[in-house]
Amino acid sequence: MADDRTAATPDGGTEWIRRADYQPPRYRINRVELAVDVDARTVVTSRMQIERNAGADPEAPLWLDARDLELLSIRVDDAPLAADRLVHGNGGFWVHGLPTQCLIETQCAIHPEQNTALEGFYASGPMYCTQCEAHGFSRITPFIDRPDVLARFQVRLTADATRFPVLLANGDCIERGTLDDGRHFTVWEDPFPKPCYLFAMVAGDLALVRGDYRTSEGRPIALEFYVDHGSEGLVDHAMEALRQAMRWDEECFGLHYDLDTYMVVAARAFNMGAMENKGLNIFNSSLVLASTRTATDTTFDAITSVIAHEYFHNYTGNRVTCRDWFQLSLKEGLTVFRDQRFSEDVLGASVQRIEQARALRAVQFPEDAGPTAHPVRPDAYKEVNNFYTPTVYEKGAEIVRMMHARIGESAFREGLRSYLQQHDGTAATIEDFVQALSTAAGVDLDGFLAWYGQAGTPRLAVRREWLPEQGRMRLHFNQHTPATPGQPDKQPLPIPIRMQLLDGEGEVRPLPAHPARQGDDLLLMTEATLTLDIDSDEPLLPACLMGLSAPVILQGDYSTLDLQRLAVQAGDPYVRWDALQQLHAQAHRALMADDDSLLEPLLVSLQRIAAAPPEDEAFTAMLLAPPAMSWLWEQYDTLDPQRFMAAFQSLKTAVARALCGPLSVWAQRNPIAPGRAGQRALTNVALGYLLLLQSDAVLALARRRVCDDNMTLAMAALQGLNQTATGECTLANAAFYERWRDDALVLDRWFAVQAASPHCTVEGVQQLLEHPDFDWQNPNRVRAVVASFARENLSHFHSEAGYALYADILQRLDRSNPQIAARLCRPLIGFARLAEPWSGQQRAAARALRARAASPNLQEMLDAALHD
Ligand code: B3K
Ligand code: ZN
Repeated sequence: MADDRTAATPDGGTEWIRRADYQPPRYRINRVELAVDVDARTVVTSRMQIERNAGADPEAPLWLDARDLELLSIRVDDAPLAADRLVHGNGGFWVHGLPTQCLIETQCAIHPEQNTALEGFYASGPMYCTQCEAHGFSRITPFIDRPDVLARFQVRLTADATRFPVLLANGDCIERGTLDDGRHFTVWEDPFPKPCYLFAMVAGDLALVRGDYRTSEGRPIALEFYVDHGSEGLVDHAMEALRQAMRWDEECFGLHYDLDTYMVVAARAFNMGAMENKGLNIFNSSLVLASTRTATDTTFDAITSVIAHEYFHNYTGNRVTCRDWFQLSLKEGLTVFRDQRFSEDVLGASVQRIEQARALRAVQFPEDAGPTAHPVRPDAYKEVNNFYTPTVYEKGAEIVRMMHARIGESAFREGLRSYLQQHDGTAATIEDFVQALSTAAGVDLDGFLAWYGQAGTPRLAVRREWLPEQGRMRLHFNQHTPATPGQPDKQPLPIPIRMQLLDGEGEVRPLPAHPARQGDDLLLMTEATLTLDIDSDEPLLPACLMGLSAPVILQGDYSTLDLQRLAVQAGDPYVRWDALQQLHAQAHRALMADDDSLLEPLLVSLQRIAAAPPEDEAFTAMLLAPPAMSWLWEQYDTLDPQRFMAAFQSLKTAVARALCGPLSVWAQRNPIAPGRAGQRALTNVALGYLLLLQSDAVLALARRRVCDDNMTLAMAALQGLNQTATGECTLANAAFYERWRDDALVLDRWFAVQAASPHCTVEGVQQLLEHPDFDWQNPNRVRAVVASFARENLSHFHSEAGYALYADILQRLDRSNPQIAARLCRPLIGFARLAEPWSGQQRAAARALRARAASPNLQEMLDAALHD
């Protein structure tokens, strides 16, 4: 196929789009003027200044993407287009016989209220808004819907003034006025050329909360948050996070905001977290609205990080965008890295880094080990929306972090700035970015490109050899990446290993001189093996991968005693935390075989940590908290889910018993003052454990706490009670519902904790789906029930009835919102790792669903697992 669709635009998801097929666009759109008449039937008129690119075949037709549009008219240079010059194709049409430059005017009609896919222009509650990434714009008007076509946009919105008093689009508002039929209009000009995926418009009756910001250059910026009436009091935190992010980008990278106004709109119905549209971010309301009464500390931190993420995209993503969607990690991995560094700076480096590591290991490592494993820069896809994954985002961020570690802070800053300068206003590739960093640092980083191309999580084995007669210890590192679908053979990757050597007293001994050594505590492994000779009078204990210096699985030759030492003595918080995770995993593995002998070393370590006065309670809470279930799950090749859950339960109960004393003290505190998040985290971990023991006093404490005015405390109590099958739990659920039934975001959490409960049966989940407040059209509500059930309530999900219900749910979602269906599909395609009869049952459910799956999104996910 040789037209502008190649490697760039959708064709209805029936064919593979391949990175190797990329061709530059034949035509560009220099400027577009949109006139949008907003209504239940919205009419969009578009005037595009089209120009054929130099070198393109003059005979080649122009391809315009257009999906689900009612095309009313098309004119070229103000004349109707002859019928034989318009040829319809899958997902768009060709226009033949164009001069080098022309003006194309199209008019089409769309129906936002019927748009349940939430892609394009759609209704979110009473307002209308857009989501264009990746290919939503071609559901609004015909366009060259690919990220390497950048145009200047002017948008005129017209609507009923009563129903839609607020009319927003990207850029600056240059005109507004009323019309005599009760309608009004606004006109927006965005001075920056942009790809159409960054287009946004909003029409609604929204409250405006204003803030301000002054750049370090002294330029005033208006900050505008548009929210539902009644939610005006819930934006303070997001507003402050935005200011912090703006300041941080100035201080760290010298990047200043470039428009006069920064707008954020909170939408009730949104497929993901937020969207970085130029000057007009649209956010899932769950990541904007918060007060200590209604949101948990975790939500506050998530708001900080997502507000920053979308803001940082203004440079990494918007000013410099991606050449094609294969380069998605160019903007996403880099921007996640930037938001991570920001969160480390404003929220605390060690705890944030452990959080990041925990999430990577709990979500991305499983993806890399499963049927949908793919490189950070994929080679082919059918539906690009399936590639907004933890691999592209989080593993992509880890690659940037490794390059940052290799070249250091100041060269990284210089490299990023020069990348932005060189490519400003254009669409770039991952090579462009790596090249700019390499040049700035004077270091060849090309070896890291292999990380973008190779799927799977490398295993890094570390073996110690003690040679007493030579007075030396030898450390053998060996890397190996298991095969992933379509990639049987793997090559060695550059792995930065940040490490320390501990002697018997816990003192740090220096690393020996070695060509792989890059700094005091940094080695760069570039081959399959690396051997380090260390002169020493005693065997040393290596603390490896400090701060998770590479996204790999460490396979150390550690004894239980070594792990216990690392958990207490290591200077690096991540290494301490990881050692405890390993002790948990060992104990769990033994419990799976009805052996409780490995509980003791874990419990002793936890008791030592609990006995020490906590310096940083948030960190202590992390050390004591149970491991993420999905990470623990990854420790096994084949699993009996019922045994897995029983062993997990025994593990947690054993910890609760062993630490009962300090846990009781922490659980009973009431740390409500702002800024006490660390204390709340520890209090909540403690309460969670103690509730497993089900004493009357603790049940009563939790029951009272469910009504606390601090949501972090209330939610933990509710969640903990839902792990018990008690009358207190029933009462608490009822009371909580009565209190919060009118607050959609809090009610989402109410649904989620119940679906996640090990006591919520498949019928119980069914009842939640039939609850009058359940809403199939609202992604937050759907995720609350459906994702919580499959990811946390494993004993009920893993049953024939559980799989059948899940498949039915996905089928239903697939018909209305394919992106959500595909994202939720993952738990149903993990059957290769399950023991029988679960494996066969889940495979059968997935196969039956495949036969009924309507969208390419869901089909592609299922096919990845069912290919055999
Ligand atoms: N760029 C968007 C994600 C778009 C997802 C499209 N299915 C949000 C973000 O990463 O900032
Ligand atoms: Zn992003």
